[in-house]
Amino acid sequence: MYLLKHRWSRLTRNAWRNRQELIGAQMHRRRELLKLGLLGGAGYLLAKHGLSTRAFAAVQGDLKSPPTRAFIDPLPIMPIKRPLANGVLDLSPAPTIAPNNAGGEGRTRPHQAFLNFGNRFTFPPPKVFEIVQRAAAVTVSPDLPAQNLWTFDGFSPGPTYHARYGEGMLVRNRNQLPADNGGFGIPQVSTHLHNLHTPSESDGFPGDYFPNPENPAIANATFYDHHYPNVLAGFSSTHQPNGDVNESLSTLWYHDHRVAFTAQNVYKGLAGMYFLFNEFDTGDETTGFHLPGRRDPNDFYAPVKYDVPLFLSDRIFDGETGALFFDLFDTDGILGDKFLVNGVIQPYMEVEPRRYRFRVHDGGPSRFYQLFLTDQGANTSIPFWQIANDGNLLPTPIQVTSVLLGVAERMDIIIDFSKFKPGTVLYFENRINQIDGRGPVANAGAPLATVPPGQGTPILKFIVGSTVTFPDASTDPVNKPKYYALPARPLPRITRTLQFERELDTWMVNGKAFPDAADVVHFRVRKNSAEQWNLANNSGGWMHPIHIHFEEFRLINRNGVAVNSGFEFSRKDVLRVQHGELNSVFFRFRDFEGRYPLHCHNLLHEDHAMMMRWDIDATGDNLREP
Ligand SMILES: [Cu+2]
Repeated sequence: MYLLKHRWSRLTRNAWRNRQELIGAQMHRRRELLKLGLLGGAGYLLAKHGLSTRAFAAVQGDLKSPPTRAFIDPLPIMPIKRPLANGVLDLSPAPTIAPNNAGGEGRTRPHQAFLNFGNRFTFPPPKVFEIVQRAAAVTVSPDLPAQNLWTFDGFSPGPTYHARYGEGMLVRNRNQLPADNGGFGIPQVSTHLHNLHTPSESDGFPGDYFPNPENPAIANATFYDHHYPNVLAGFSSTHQPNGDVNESLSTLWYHDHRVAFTAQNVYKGLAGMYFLFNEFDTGDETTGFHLPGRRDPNDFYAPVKYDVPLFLSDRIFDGETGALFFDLFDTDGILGDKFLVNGVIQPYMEVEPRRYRFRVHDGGPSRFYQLFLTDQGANTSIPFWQIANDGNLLPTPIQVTSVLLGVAERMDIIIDFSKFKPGTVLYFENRINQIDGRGPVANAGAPLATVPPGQGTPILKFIVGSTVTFPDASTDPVNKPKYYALPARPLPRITRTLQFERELDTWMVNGKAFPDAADVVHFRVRKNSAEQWNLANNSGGWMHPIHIHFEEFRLINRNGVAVNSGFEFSRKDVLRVQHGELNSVFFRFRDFEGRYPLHCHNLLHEDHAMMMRWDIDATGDNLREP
């Protein structure tokens, strides 16, 4: 039984229906709108047929989801993806190093790892997976109808991968998405694994989608084999033969990256998580770094107890039908009024009185979070420990009272619930002050503003229990255990400047918009070299979480201030380029060659078209302002 519906005004309803008709006819791309004369020179939809962005904005107060009750559903945990029992014998057709276009594969380049490094990688890799992208009915709240989402194996977020360094994986992605998109989404996919040290042809480059009607060889492709070598950066260059352990990654995620349609496809459900383990970050608190977590000793693919993913996303639902709502004409950034954790609106979690590791992830599409742990009474900012920034463990844990995330950022934290009486109720409260897709509100003199304690949104409720199943064998972060050291920083070969800008309602980098064909190489990086990139926000009043694929960077300075301590003294793969900032980052580009993108991870900005392609090759170029 649903709660009372929210009534839309006639104006909102007409604007929405008109937009849906254009979307259904695949008429929402800029060039189609220009052709139809529906887009003005300034890039705004013209005020006719109730389509105007301004007319729509005027009634956006109407755009509210139906009411839903909070903390009714327990926090779901995504299933762990299991490898095929008989490896490649269970795959038909058998995987090949060269793309098997005749057999229906959408890949266009061979797996370079098996060709370029002698016997370093054996084909097929030791672990083989098969996953299916398809539509499925998914429940997000007892107060809303089941949603028709696009999923991996029927789940959104999709199953979590458990991977190990030194154990390569082959993942066959099958695309069984329906031609009828139900209003938004395009059934062409390129699954990006953010931010593994992955050869380009397996990275999920935005132009590598399938099927691709423009390319006869893959116009009807139904699958794509991704090779994830799970190898440390430097394995063939600076740290032969196994790479630099200080480059180890832990919490990654995967999502669709189809050029110009990433926001629609991810919003519709195509994303999940990928955890990478090694002899230090083992997933078991009795070994290695003793991070909270208990593994089933007989099953690597069972969920790890006390090591919990928190996949955050916000969505808006049609006020009348309760169906997932996506405004395709909003290129600023879409903010939902419903907050989901692991795919469910405002769930609760019963926790044992001991330490837990949480892997907090901002799954977008556009929202920033600043999360506080609070009892919403006496203690509104209870301290906890941050142990990682994006996929990278910090040199040592840092005590914090909040974590701040832009889209695609991950923050691993440790909370010790033994400090609370049984029955204590705690919340994760998002207190960042963000009222539109541009980014959080800024205070004078400070980059970000928060709302007062208790006035944010509680997105997850913890209820502390009284019994412990496994006594806590994890290391108390107060003892400041050492994780990895930060890798060396050799002199950069070149310094490049990238300006993130807004012109004519379009998002650009250095005045350039990413082409739909993804075929322009904006600059070329020399393999096994180092570079410094200066990332400037020239878009006045906007914030951009900038993501660069392939290797992590180090933030050298944020807006002129050297970064020598704190949670940003770390390796990272997403950088919040905040209001008016100029930030410098240091990179290395090792081992593999090919095409990669850099882009804003506000999914609306990357689709419209704040992205550049850079290729790694033997020589590189010297473009300082590409
Ligand atoms: Cu942006």
